[in-house]
Amino acid sequence: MSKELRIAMLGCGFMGRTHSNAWLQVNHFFPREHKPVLKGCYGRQEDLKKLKDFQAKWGYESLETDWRKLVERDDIDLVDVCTPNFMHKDCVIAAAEAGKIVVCEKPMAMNSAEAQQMVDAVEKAGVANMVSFNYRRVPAISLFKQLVDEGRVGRPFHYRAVYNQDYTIGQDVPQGGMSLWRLDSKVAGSGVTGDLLAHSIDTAEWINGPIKRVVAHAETFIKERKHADTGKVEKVGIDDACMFLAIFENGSLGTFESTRYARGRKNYSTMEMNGERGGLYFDLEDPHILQFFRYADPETGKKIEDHLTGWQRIHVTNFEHPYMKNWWVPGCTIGYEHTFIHGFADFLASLEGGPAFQPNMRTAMRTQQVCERVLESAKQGAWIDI
Ligand code: SOE
Repeated sequence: MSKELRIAMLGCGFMGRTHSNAWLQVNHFFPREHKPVLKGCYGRQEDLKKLKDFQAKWGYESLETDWRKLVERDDIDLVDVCTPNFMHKDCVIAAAEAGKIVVCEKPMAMNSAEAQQMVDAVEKAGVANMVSFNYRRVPAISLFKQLVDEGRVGRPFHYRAVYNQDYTIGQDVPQGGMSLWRLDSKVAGSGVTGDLLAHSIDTAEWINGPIKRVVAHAETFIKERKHADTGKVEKVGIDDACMFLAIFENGSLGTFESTRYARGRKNYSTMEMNGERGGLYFDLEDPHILQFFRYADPETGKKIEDHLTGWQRIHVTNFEHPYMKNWWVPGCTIGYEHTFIHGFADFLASLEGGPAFQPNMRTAMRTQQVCERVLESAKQGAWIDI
């Protein structure tokens, strides 16, 4: 049985593109009953040229410069929120109140008070909802989690996550405007904590369970920047870099580091886990490889013979690996855009009686809370309980 799923896309930037591509592709590779139809897209009146270009490129049937109008239209089933962060709350709440299915890009909100209002709205309306933390669905990261769940790492001692970029180094980079709104705290909420560490925290808690306590330090290296909208030099309110120590409820110790000042690092996200029976390591700049060190057999607990131990590079492209049987043939790699397709494939499956989708808004609110506690700890310079 096939069913049209009429999509309203709010936002026509980077994430609007990744999501539009995923809606168009999902049924080519993951056949589902729901067939997405790109019904309408929203962008600001002042970005009309860009919006028209976006509409034509992705094949949206219509466009609106008033997002409320689009959200409330009768010919829309699902609202996909890919606007800058400060709009997420109002868009999600309006969509829920209009009875639409809701998808929202990360970070879900500017702060956890907003996140709570969004959770209340979707739960009160009883609408299906998801937050797009796409990296959970990199096949090698899904395999990382699978191997942990299978007991192959054993008792965990350490978890180490890094997420570094370099595009804001330089006094001349403005804050605000079309592509640099992530530098404006009034639009983004926070800097690397909400933008990058939110990804690391979502994956870390998915793999390890909850973080119990954190202590953090955050830095703003360039204190004033010209604002693209006003042309005036204004105080910078975001964190350029943030690092924190964490203690997980399972007793493992975590370290997290994130910056936009790591020259040469473009989208460098790594995670490593060290346990009693083995270790795992992943690097997003080498996304189809999962490194695995096997010290002991998970079933017998028996130590692997010493002359056979060493870090194994698993090329995560076999049919047996997460998501890969739906793509090409073993050895052929996939990339960044596919992680969004996997998200929608799982979300549509959940609408059709499959496993409940994660992370939904309630789970993503938890990530928002951890981010907030991290920034609070950085302000106080003290350990804080989550
Ligand atoms: C920031 O540069 C950014 O685009 C994030 O907002 C995304 O979430 C991340 O996946 C890539 O980097």
